[in-house]
This record gives sequence, structure tokens and C-alpha cells, in this order.
Amino acid sequence: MAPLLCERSLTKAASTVRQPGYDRQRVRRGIVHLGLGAFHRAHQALYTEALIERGDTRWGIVGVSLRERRVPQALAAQDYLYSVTERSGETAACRVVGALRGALYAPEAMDRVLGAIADPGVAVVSLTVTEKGYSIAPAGAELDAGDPGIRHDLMTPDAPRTTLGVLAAGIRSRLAGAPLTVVCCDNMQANGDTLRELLIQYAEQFDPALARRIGETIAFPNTMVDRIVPAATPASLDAAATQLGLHDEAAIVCEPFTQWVIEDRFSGPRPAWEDAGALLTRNVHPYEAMKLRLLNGSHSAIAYVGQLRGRETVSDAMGDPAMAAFVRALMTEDLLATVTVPPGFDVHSYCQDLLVRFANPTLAHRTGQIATDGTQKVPVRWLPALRESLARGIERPHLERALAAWLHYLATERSDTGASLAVSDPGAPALAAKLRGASTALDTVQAALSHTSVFGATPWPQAFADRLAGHLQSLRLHGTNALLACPAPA
Ligand code: CS2
Repeated sequence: MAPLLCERSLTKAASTVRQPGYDRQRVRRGIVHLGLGAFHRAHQALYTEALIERGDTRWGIVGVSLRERRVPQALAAQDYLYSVTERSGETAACRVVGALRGALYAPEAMDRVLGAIADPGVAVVSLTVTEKGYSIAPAGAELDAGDPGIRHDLMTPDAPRTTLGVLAAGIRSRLAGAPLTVVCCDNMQANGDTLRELLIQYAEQFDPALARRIGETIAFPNTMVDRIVPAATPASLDAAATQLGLHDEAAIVCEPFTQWVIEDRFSGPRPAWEDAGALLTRNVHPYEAMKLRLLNGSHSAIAYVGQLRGRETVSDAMGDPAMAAFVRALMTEDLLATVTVPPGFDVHSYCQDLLVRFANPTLAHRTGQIATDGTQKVPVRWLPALRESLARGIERPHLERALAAWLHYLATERSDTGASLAVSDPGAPALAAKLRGASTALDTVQAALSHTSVFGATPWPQAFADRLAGHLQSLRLHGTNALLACPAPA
């Protein structure tokens, strides 16, 4: 096997690999990042890497993993170095990233995590902890008071285990005068505003002065982040090792595309991420809604319909003509009609580009990965578009089909051919139990729509429920071919 990637082995990397062109020892710690998954390492960390390359050594990153031991452990063994390989068609570009200056596994290093957040040299805490990492009741921006992690943290706020608990405890031990900006980079609506609300709601329950301080002194800019970064697999690690010439346990393979739009609302110093290609703007909302609906909304449809049709990856799904036609119509007719396009933005090319990105065969982005946590994702990606449309008396036939596919997926956990599907979503069992407790298609739909933590408390129109029931019934009788109105897949 090739040697392991680390400072000493860098000289043995393939000559085509780009390496950090700066002295890593001079890089100070200026950012704490919670959620050390592949997305952060292939997205925000690369924007920061570009600034360090330009000579701004203030923004080294301390990465924190709240749940997963494997990644921080692998990174520590590699001097916090890892590689990113961008792949599309025949081209692959591999680089080694040096911006990480530490990687902590929070359950075993909580003092150091809180110390890092409290460090006055740190001016930014950023997050990618996924939608379910915020202890949020998905239908609104409310703290889920029943979340066992939150209940635990409220009993012992200085020994927290949730994202909100860790953030609050870190901020509590920070000097009151040291400015801080918290940059949420997860796929939620108004992600910064939402996180601010949740953190205040949490802190109010044990330290009202802290809640006030969070509300008055800390900035929470909204952001839109975009890059398709599939979870690593043995095959992607092999592909990366071939490019790198070294063995890398934390290697990432992703698409070349990347985009970051950040609301220009910081408290204290900030990295000049615009110099690395980010867009700093006064209003992120149009970008965020556009991306959440067109990209993530289509992705979720690809995931559930794809799982039912036995399509393992997004590119397999896009190679299925019936699905490709369905996804195009869903995106460019139903979802696009609900989006307010940012001024001067060419949304039609954006959609075409999305379809090309989805078809990228070298990524092997698993539909099963995107299908996770639907009870958190669907309320963000589909339901606002549906609500707004129905309120104006407009039907969204493709989106309604996608929703029926999700309910069928949850209720049956079986593909069209009867293969069992692994549903991974902590919120799913409660909803699935209600779906399975109903008998007719209409009863099943009514049971779903009355699950208020996902579908909200405002009633949905009866005609909408009837249409959903019709789709669910055809799924039950004839599978997704009937739903997509197409001949049997090859
Ligand atoms: C995907 C996203 O897993 C998912 O739910 O829709 O991770 C998606 O790949 C990114 O948001 C792309 O920017």
C-alpha cells in the first residue's frame, strides 16, 4: 500500500497534485468549525485555504466532530492534511488541503472544544451539522423541547452534547467583549436567522443573560452553500489514492462546481472569502430558496423515486429516461414557478447546469444517502413551495407525485420489485407508524398530513389530499411506472 498522507510523505505525492504553498506552522487558529464531514472539507475549508494561500494566516480551522470519531482520528494521524479530488468526465484534479489546524472528537475533548470557541483569537464559528443537528421541530423554526439531547444539555449545560449546547457553553465562557460571528452552512431556510432563534430559545431556559448576549452581540449571517460532495466509499478512496499517489483515509471526491453566497453581516473581523470566489451580499434569501428548491428539492425527488425504482445513484436515476423526464419537469415547471430569481441571474442555465451536474457519472452519489432524514428535508425543500402554490389555487402535479413517492417509501420500505430499503431518519418511525396504521390510500394521506411536526398545523386542502391519495393508490397497485406514467424500466 502507498504511504499514508502526512507532512513527511508529501514529497512522495504524485507530481500533478497541488500542495499547500505556505508554511502551515505560521497559520493561526481563527475559525472553529462544528461538523467535520466531507462537505465542510470540500467547501468552506477550500475557500479559507485560498485566503491562506494568499498570505492571510489568521484563519486556520479547528474542526470539531460532535458524533463521529473516525474522521478526526484519521485526520490527526495525517497532520490534519487531506485531499480533495474534483471529478467530471475524464478529468480529475487532486489537491492537498492544509487549512485544518486541529480536529477534535467532542465527546472525548469537550474542554478543548469549549476552549477553542472561547479563544479570543477565534472570530468565526461555522457549522455543517446537517438539518437534524439543530434539535429543531422541522415544521417551524422552534426548538424541539422533547429532544433527549436538549433535555440532557439543559440539566448539565457545561457538559453538553448537542450542537446548540456546545455553542452556548462555548459562548458562555468567551470574554463578553470579544466579537463573534456564527456562520451556519446547512441547507435550511434562513439558516442563520433560524440558528439564532434556536440558540436563544435554548439559552433562555438556563441563562437569560446569555440569551440576551447572544441576541445582542453575535452575528448570524444567512448563507447558501452548494457543492455535490458524496460520502466516501471504498471505491472513492481508491480513486483518490490513485490520483494522490498516497493513502488518504479522509480523501474526498466531489464535483468541480462550488458556490457560496454569504450575507454580509459579521460581528468583528472576518475572512475575506469574497477573494476566494464567495459572493458577499445584503440579501441571501433569493439564492437560498432557489438552491433549496431547484437543487435540493429535485435531489430529494430523485432519491425517493430512485430508491423505489432500484436506482442506486443519482446518475443512474438520470440515465433512466422516465426519471430524467420527471425530474426535468419537476424542476423546470413545478419548482421553478415557485422561485423568486435573484436580480440578473440566468435561472434557465442554472437548471440546465443542475441537470448536467446530476448526470455526472464519476461521483456515484447514492440515492440512499440523499434519502436520509426526509422528515427534516421535505419540510424545507418541498412543503413551502406546495403551500404557497395551493394557497393561490395552483396544483404542482410533479411535486405532488414526489410527495406520494416519499410516503409510499416510508410506509413500505420496499422498492417496486419488493427489495427491502433501508430508511435512515430518526423522525421516520413515528410518521411511518401512522401511515401503516391507516388502510385506504386516503386515510394514509390524511394520517400523514395530520403529522404536524412535519406537515405543520395549518390544514391542507381536501382536493390536494384526494390527488395525493390517487397517486399513492397507483403506486400501491402498479409501482412508480404508473406514477411516472411510463413503460416498465429496463
Ligand atoms: C443533498 C445535498 O444529501 C442531500 O440531501 O441534497 O447534500 C446536496 O448534495 C448539497 O446540498 C449540494 O449543494
